Amino acid sequence: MSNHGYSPLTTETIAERLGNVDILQEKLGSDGSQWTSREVGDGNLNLVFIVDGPNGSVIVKQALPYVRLVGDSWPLPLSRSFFEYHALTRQAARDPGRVPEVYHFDEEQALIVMEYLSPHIILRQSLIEGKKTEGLGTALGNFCARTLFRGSDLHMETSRKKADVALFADNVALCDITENLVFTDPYFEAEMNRHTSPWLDDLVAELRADTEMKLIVQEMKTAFCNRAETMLHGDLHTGSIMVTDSDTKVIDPEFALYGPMGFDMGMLTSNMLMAWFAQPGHEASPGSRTSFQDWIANATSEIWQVFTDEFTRLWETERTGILYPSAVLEDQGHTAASRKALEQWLNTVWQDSLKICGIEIHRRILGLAHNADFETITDEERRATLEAQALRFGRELILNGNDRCATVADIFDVAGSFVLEDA
Ligand code: SR1
Ligand code: MG
Repeated sequence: MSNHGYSPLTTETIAERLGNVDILQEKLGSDGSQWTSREVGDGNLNLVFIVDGPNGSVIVKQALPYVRLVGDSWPLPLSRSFFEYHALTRQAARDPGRVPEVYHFDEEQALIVMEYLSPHIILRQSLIEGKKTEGLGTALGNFCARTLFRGSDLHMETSRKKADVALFADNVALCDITENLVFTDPYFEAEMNRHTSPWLDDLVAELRADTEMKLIVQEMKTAFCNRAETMLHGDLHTGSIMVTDSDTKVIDPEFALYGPMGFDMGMLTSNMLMAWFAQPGHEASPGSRTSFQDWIANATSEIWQVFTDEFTRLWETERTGILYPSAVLEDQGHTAASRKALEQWLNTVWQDSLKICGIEIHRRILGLAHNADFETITDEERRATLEAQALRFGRELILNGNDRCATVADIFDVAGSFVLEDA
């Protein structure tokens, strides 16, 4: 699609340009001159405005024709807004209430008007501040199980699933970002890479020379590109989740694609682990974040427990797609075989996730897009020490996670061993 007719919004033009949209008049008040707006986008790609009016507030998210983080030297199609809109509507149907409500979508202007989440803040920020969210694990475990199961051939009617595979296959530019920034660039001296300290140079060189590890990373990239298992969120890190002390919402699915379930689960797990590794960099006094680290570990365990339980429930009650039909299993009394198939399926998700988890850690420390968890630690030596622990742990997960980690508790035990090594 050409960008003809597209024009980026500004705080000055929002009321004039959106003032006649019925749903906005309803949400904000009919007199656009009473609306005020501020641009709050702190992500890597888009404009995000909060628009306030006498009746309430909304979010207006508009794609820019380039990568905001880098500038107009890196063009990026506006169509990501189309994919985000279609992903949001599917996620809302598959796990009602967990994503912001969409009020209006304008494809030409690449903008989505949606529910303003308040007083929510980004989960990554909340974890940096040491704040807990009640029900985080339950919400995210259910979200992942429901969206991943209900978007797959385990559940969907085959023509609808194939149509969706075709629809999201066009999200080429954002897949390309992941293929390069996650699976490739961190493992060689790519132009856009950076790491935050020369203290890491030797370790970075060691990782880039580890061919055994790099081949496993490429196996996972192959899975990402070729295994169109389900509609993934595609960018499920702690910056794509908003929380209060008791509510959790998932935002920003513009990277949505059909891919392997372990990609979303691995990215989510990885970002919880990075929050865990970074905690000592945010503590007010030595050890003051230890109990919060335990909370992060428990919340991560809960994500997986709830994911497994809900996925199992859906396997037993909503397996209406073309895969593992009950006609060849339960209907013939083969309940144990069906159970075995479920266990094998979940085991594949787990094993993929462990490797994706390590890969995501590497790209957040070695690649273009870093995480505030580490970036906000101002003491360079402290930050580099914590990043090095996470990098080594990431390699261990990629190489040996499948042998060493049967549970989330095992993952955090292995993580702890890399901290102890430094003590
Ligand atoms: C150029 S975009 C960099 C990163 O930001 C997004 O949130 C994705 O994680 C992407 O890899
Ligand atoms: Mg995003």
